[in-house]
Amino acid sequence: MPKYNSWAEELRLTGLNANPTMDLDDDGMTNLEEFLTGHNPTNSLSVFAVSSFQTLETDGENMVVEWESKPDRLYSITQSADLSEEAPDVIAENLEYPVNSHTVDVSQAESGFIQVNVRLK
Ligand SMILES: [Ca+2]
Repeated sequence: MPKYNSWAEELRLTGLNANPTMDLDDDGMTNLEEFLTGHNPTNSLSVFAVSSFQTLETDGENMVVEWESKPDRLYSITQSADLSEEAPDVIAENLEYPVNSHTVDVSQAESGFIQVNVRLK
């Protein structure tokens, strides 16, 4: 992982603290997850998360999901009835910074899950 290694070097992570499985700031994200999502492994307030999920008041059939978008990442939105579905429906993909929200049609769903996924560009 040459990109990970140079990222860890830039942050002066050494020894065990540079291990991709280490959660240095104890925020629930491993160093590798912090790297992939563009967050800071030494700041527990820097985490990848959905920042807002609200129903549009105008119709009640659409919800807006928001997250903190980072450069050089691609985001996708998936929808599924439960989290064990192996192939959730992809409802948006290749969303790039500065896009940080997506409107999801929930009119056909009684219940379910929306996920925001991230990968390096
Ligand atoms: Ca962090």
